[in-house]
Amino acid sequence: MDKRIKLQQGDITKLQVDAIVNAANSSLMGGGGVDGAIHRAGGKQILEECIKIIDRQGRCKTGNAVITTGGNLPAKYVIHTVGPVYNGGKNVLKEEEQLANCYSNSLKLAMENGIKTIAFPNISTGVYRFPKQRAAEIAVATVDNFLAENEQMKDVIFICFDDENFGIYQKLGL
Ligand code: AR6
Repeated sequence: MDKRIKLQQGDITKLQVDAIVNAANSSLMGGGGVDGAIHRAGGKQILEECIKIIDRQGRCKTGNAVITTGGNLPAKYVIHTVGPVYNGGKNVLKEEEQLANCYSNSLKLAMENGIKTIAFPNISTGVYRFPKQRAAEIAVATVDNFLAENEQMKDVIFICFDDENFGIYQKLGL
């Protein structure tokens, strides 16, 4: 496991990092969970930039990522990514790939913007119902693979809000 990967428990809106990642939906207009918390703490500048992005490029597809200011947050930027809604069954491989894309596309966008420290929430494991164990395995493997090829990134933090996710990440060796 890459030593630049760190684990924390708590509220992502409090973190002083270059960028925090938001588990958004394709409208980018905010919502509940971590999305609601980020927009509440970051203020209206974030939503204003999201509206401009939607006007320019349309809805954000599942697995893709876009970047805005961090507004009033301690983080300089917010990277908004859209996780898959988990249905399992015959779609499961596609959903797993889309979840991996959330992490890799967020990291690519971070690199393009000179971001060196970034924090991820547990994308799709709330309202979108992705099984937490599998989601954690995908998240850690995707970030670890990315870091192996990218020396510029300094720290990637997984910040778990709930005890169950925190325990799962600890068991994965973080
Ligand atoms: N800091 C860090 N993690 C948090 C926080 C926080 N302040 N609050 C919740 N979490 P969810 P999803 C964790 O439902 O499943 C929204 O309405 C939470 O414990 O926020 O990707 C969007 O607008 C969970 O592990 O996101 C979309 O419509 C994780 O964040 C939809 O929900 C993700 O839970 C996206 O669903």
